[in-house]
Amino acid sequence: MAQVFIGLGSNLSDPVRQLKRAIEHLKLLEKTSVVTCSSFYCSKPQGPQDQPDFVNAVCLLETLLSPECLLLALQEIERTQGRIKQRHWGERLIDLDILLFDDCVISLPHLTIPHSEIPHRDFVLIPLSEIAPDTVVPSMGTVTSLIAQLDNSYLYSIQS
Ligand code: ROI
Repeated sequence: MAQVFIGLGSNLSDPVRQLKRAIEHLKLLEKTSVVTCSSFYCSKPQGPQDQPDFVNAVCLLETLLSPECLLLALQEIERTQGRIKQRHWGERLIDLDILLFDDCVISLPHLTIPHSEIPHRDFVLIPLSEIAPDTVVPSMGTVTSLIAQLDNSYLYSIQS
């Protein structure tokens, strides 16, 4: 079983509801179980500021799926929920990112693991540290050291 961390984000159509729906969809994935999920966090947008604030969370999955199959399954969940992606770094109904897949390092045109934005996103690192404080991000360092080096802060409150 691979241990996989997924980042969840939404800033449209009742973001808390969108995250809860996405977690229900994750629970239905074949050969996969949802081990735990962080609290929901509110954050200011990274990117254009003329969009609603986000709700973010991180879930830990265990899966027998390959990274590629899991990516396709996550894209299918995004489609099912009605992904709206109009502009680069713009608003979205639901975004599901593979953050870490065991200690794999993958660099493909459509799939980069670890997710390259991890060191710049407190809305990923703080929920990740809530559920797995001892995590090491391959080639980037420990979650604790990455939090200490954050260059920006987007988070402003915990939602649930
Ligand atoms: N900003 C925040 N705060 N949370 C996100 O999940 C998020 N996702 C994105 C962009 C648009 C880059 N900004 C974000 O994809």
